[in-house]
Amino acid sequence: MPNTTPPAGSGLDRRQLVALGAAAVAGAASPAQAQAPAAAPLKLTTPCVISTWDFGVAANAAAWKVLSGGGAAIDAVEAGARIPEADLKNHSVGRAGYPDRDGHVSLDASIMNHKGDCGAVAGLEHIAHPISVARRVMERTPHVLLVGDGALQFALQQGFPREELLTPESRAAWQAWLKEKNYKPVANREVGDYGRTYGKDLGPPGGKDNHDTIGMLALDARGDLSGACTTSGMAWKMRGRVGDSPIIGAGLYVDNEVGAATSTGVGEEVIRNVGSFLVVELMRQGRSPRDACKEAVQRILRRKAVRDPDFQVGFLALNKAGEVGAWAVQSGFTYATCDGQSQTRLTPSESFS
Ligand code: SD4
Repeated sequence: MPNTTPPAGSGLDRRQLVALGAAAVAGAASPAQAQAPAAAPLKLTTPCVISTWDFGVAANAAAWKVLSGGGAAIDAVEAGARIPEADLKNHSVGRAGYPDRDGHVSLDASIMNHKGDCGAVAGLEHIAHPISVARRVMERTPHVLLVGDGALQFALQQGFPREELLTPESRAAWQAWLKEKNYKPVANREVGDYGRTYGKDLGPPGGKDNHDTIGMLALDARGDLSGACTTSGMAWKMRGRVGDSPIIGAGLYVDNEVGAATSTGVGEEVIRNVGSFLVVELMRQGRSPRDACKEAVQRILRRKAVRDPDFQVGFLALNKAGEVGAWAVQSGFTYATCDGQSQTRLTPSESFS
């Protein structure tokens, strides 16, 4: 049975939501509905690195230091992902991430290399760099995914410092949220576009109403691919909730024969559709990164006839030839690309609305 309960705070009744969902699915089925014009495919030179959202520019710069020196893609994506994890202005990744509804900052991350090795942590608390713990899971355990207290225990054993990740600013935002306790994951949109659309300035990415995750994909000088994804998940989530980011095949997937993909947005929908794996498999069948991402978004929309108008999912993909593509449910998703030609390019993703 599809869930036809209007999301709390959406301000829409069930009939309005059904109509919205039906319209969007119709739109999804018709490529002519896509708002953004079909962009010329972006092809990067090797080595290169790409990542989700505007703050991907700074993350790419750290990854580029590794790649431009001849370093490995796996080292590049770890170095890159650590930048937003440490950024106190970013409230959706790492330190200063917004907490769950009970006030706990719990982090999800995954990493995957060109050999298909992977590691992940979910619901990890008190450790500022979950991406590095995920890498240790990959390299130093027989497992792929460690969660909660076990992940914390492993991280501490590995020498990661225990920290308080809830900053006074994040605590204040949580306390403000507690007044209404309205859980409504908002669309991920970058500042300019969302500000223009809704007539308000939402502040920097990761600001109060703008929740972002970093997914990063790199191709190194040897032609090897790796990827990383790290997040504090949805702000005010239920305690114990895990999103797509630490689920291999959902938030991240790398196949060194074909390409790599990552996602951002409402993780539940990405998990249901094994989104990043789907994007890579579509590329294997000959689709461009752009078309593969578009089909993966369509797959989600076809299954989800009823949804909040703010619902967002975006995919980003890179193939072995250095071609980049992205697609999102709605406008506002941007991605940052970096290669020998340009280290700071930001591109708005195409979308269905
Ligand atoms: C999650 N996909 O935990 C993440 C959230 C996200 O931009 O991407 N925000 O569901």
